[in-house]
Amino acid sequence: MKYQLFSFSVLSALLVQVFGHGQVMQVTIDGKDFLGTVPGQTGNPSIIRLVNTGDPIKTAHNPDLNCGTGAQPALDVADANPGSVLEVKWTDEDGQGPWFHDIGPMLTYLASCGDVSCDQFNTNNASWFKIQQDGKTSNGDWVQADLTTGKPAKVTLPSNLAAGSYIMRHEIIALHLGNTEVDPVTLQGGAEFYVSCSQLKVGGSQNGKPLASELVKLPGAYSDTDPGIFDPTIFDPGASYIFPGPPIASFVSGSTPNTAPSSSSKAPVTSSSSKTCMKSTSSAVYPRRLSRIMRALRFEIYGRP
Ligand SMILES: *[C@@H]1O[C@H](CO)[C@@H](O)[C@H](O)[C@H]1NC(C)=O
Ligand SMILES: [Cu+2]
Repeated sequence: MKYQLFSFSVLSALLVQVFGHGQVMQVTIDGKDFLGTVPGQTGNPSIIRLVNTGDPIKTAHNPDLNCGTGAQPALDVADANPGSVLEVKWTDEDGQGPWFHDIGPMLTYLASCGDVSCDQFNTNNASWFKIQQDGKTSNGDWVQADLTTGKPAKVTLPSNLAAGSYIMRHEIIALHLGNTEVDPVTLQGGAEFYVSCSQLKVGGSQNGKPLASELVKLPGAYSDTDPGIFDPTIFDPGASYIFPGPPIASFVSGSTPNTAPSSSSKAPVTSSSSKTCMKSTSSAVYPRRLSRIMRALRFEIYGRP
């Protein structure tokens, strides 16, 4: 028994290395690539604000919800235009493999940097407005699941977005434990937030702006009990999903309400078959996960397939 406990804790220590979570390693704007940096490494010139870990942000009031954990201003600002297509490439924590999670929404916010260039802008008290949110596709799959095949998330800037300097805040809310509420003390369970901010300068001569009532603070706009954050029906593919936060700003054409019905006819997914974050203590590593653990260990020993 002692040996078993010991081996579980060793396994879980290794798992922290094997199953990281991740961050944004590249933003492509109308076909032009801008690279990011792996957490903990020295930041290269980039438009992507460097975070210091790819671990999830827990609780809706965590200050790191602002721009990602320990995010630092980046040195560069990228030119973009109203209607620009941005591809946001999330990877695993080492920056090599694809994103790991596949349940939950992706949301995109902008904040004006005002009169300063966004490399000089402190986002802590920024006023954010929502421009996009992606839930499930018409066949019931989460759009987020596309990222696990190596695809980037796709964001389109509003075609009438006013010229100016903006931080783009791209957010994944991983809900593979979203049928539980986060424990405020142990931080076990509940939604996992992943946030990345990129610095933009939008040209053109449009004048689309959010209403004052559509601006929110982050953290501030979410609570741990919002229906889209603590969602007991998360594994029911027929259930609709209610996005957290404000509605998409009304100037954004084609803006949709926060409830995205799902017309899926798929069999329900169960929490045990969903991908589970392995950032866990030994007590949370269950024997039935051992086969996956052993596979993971082989990756660790022999490298990725
Ligand atoms: C934060 O922003 C709000 C407006 O969005 C402003 O009223 C408030 O004074 C700001 N707080 C700080 C500390 O700058
Ligand atoms: Cu994770």
